[in-house]
Amino acid sequence: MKSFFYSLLTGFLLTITTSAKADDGSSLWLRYGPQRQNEVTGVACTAMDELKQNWQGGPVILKRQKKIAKDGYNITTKGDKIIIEAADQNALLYGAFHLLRLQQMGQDMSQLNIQERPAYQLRVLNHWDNPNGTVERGFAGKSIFQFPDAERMKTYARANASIGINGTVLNNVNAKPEALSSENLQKVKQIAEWMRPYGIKVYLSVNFASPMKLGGLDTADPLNPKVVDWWKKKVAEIYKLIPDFGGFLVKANSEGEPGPCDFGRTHADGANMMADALRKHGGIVMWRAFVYNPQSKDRAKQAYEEFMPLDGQFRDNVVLQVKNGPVDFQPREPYSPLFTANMKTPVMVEFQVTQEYLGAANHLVFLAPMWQEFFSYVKPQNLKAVAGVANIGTDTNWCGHHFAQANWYAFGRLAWNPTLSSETIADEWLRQTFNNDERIVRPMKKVMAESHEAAVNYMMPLGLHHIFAGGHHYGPEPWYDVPGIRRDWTPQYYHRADSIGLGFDRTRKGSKAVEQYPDQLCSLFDNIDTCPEEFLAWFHHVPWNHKMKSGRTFWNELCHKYDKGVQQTRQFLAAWDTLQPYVDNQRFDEVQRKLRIQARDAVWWRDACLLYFQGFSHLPIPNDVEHPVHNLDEMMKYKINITMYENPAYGYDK
Ligand code: GCW
Repeated sequence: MKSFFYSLLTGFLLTITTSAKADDGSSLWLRYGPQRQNEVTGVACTAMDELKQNWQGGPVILKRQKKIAKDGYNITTKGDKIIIEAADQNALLYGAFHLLRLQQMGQDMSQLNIQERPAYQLRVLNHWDNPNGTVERGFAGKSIFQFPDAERMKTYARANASIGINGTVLNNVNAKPEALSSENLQKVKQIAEWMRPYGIKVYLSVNFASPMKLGGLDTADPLNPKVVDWWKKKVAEIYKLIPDFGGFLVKANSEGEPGPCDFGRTHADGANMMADALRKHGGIVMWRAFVYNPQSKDRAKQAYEEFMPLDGQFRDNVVLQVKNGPVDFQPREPYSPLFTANMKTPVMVEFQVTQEYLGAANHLVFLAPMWQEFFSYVKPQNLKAVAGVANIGTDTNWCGHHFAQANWYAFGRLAWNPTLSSETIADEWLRQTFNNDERIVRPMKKVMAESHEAAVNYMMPLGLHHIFAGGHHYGPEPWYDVPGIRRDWTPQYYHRADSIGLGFDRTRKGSKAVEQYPDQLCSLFDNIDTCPEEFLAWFHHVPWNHKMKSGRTFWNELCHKYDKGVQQTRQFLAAWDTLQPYVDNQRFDEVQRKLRIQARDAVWWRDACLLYFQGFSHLPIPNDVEHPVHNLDEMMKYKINITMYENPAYGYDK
């Protein structure tokens, strides 16, 4: 009887404590203990409101200091006071959020002497949101901008400001002409008003053919005076509503989108026409370099080939927006050679925060290490700005996977300071999003640190790329083909598996893509013996029996990498499983469910790729790796029936 009551009691207590701790993740990393009125004096602005609400410590003084560079701030402890100084209100807000971050991380603030200056003046999110509310490659529900409400917009703006993001492009680069309709501009005006107190400017993606489709003109030729006039008037209409509007993002002559080349003009003609219309209002054009045509022998060379000859021809308020790699946001790519081409035209990098090719909102993949790798090749000072394709939607937890919030966070932190280590970022995010308990922070920091390499291992190791399923891009399909499809949309175009080996020969003897890199790197990549192994099948058609540094053959190494990825995902799940006592039950269950999907998907990837490639190598899978458990024929028949606007509910196995 006693033990019955005892278990009833403990059961009851457990329910109270765990349900009290249930947490849906909607507050992101902005979790500030009990509110109380604090002494905050000085410049009245959003920073003051934020501190008054959330700061728990001693007096803070907000001071204007004209000499500090734009967006930079100093934080200093003077006796029992903390002083935040900056040139303007936005920068004071960045300082305030910095202080709140230190508070959340439980840091000693008795001797602060911080000077922060951002590496870039433009730190912008790109939303691929459509007017009908879908989000292209969006895995976290619908568009937050379709039916925006003030409260959620405020959280969005605060979260961005807390990590220094100061721009947001509200709609998909595959832009509908209606983006510029007077009706939509009213909505943009409202969103701009919500963003303004947090220092965030709004931008729009525009459809190059808008003068025809929206304006009824018979051409969109950028050199036609009627077209020029249409854009000028449209831009004036926008600035009348939104005086601090940021400018346009343009995807032109790419994947079926209209552009200046349709009228016999160049990308520079198109970009300059828009830049001229925006100039007097202080707006900019972010012109994307993501172009490739189906006839090309090597898609990886195209952006460089198309944009290098135009260098020097762009207006100074045009920035070329280049994806980090030369193909398309693959789990691992070498950097795009446009970044070291010494162009006169300013370039900005486009990272993909949403995990189009990295397990959508099902896999825990912390992206900071991947972006850090980019910065290990490309000097931050060679860039003008940083953009990230957002992973944000209407899901309660914003990003679909609780740990995907860390990628939004990391993007902002790196856009502010690209030299931050991914470990520091993970540490900050974990402490703010969960708590300062080392029993959570330590193991999950390790998981986050390894997670990108693990995903590369179980998806596309050793330089493999573009071997995912068609359409929704989730899961392995190295065999994917459809009669009549563009060859550069099929995996075979990239992996080139045959009886000799695997990989795309981009050497001087092959497609010569290596020649787009600076001499030293070109020679390094060109030689199969010096090429970093993580890029081997990117630059070489690697013979199955090629000797790797480990002493294994390339085939055996491939088997090892795939299997290692599988083992890593199991370790991630095991690490999380032990955290149940320290994490609220809702987030614990939701993350656990996702980690299980990831562990199963890793097996699916390994089995599908190894069994498929084995059909070319005709070599046995070595005995020191776990052998496939799935059947290739069945995997080849398996289709996930979803669009490119949603997250798959499961992977291969329910
Ligand atoms: O990564 C590919 C995506 C498309 C996307 C395109 C782009 C917005 O599969 O969905 O379109 O790149 O970046 O323009």
